[in-house]
Amino acid sequence: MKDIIAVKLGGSIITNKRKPWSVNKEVLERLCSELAESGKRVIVIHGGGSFGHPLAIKYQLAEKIVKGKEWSGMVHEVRKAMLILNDIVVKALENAGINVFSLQPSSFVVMDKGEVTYFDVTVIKRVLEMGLTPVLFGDVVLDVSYGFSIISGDKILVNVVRDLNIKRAIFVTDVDGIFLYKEDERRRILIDNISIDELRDLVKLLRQEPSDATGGIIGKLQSLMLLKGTSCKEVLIINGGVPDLLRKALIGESVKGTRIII
Ligand code: IP8
Repeated sequence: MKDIIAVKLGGSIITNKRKPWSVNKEVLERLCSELAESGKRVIVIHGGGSFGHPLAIKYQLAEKIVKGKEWSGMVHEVRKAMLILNDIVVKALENAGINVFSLQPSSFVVMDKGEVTYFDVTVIKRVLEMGLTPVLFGDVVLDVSYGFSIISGDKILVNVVRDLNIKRAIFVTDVDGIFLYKEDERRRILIDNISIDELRDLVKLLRQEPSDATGGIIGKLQSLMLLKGTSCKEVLIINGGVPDLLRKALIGESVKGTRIII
């Protein structure tokens, strides 16, 4: 699986997070074309954006409290929202000429207290062997302590990368990368290269209210820490709003963004 690249299409770039149920159609279609044009084999994972997050917050699914069977209706609503978005992403990928096979993570993932305890990549492997592109997405999964937990697309990516010995991952977001705020100069600078150890120290300093059900940028960076010691060599965070950046990143050209060296 060494030549496969894991790509997370962030909910912030493929949907309009300020408006529930809205897709950034043009951007999504362009990103899918760039995936196709790169000629690279990829695993696509997408986030929840304005589909999964508003409902997950409404039903307090991000809160670590025990939820009984009576919650299944609410859980179903959030999962249904993710399936609707997944259908839109799958169609855009197919229209770009990519042969995809979509898999719902709740059928192969179990968590305990919000941490992954079971993640079965058997079917993902089989899909890749058949020459198809697996498409996965953030979901609500069974949690042995809480009843249900949300698994973010970021956590899915990290588990897929680790279990399939993938070397590169790209996060397509709505920002240029990770910024450092220089208080004395009153400006922010883009971190272009950072090691995973430096990143760990940085995450400790960051303080930000979670902007969504899965912890926003801090949640993303914390998930990335799990890649230390795995086959993964680099993770790129790039801005999907900039045309052709994803294609260039996929073929290994140097692009604007944050490169995390694992
Ligand atoms: O946008 C969240 O996935 P993410 C999935 O990758 C749900 O954090 C169900 C809100």
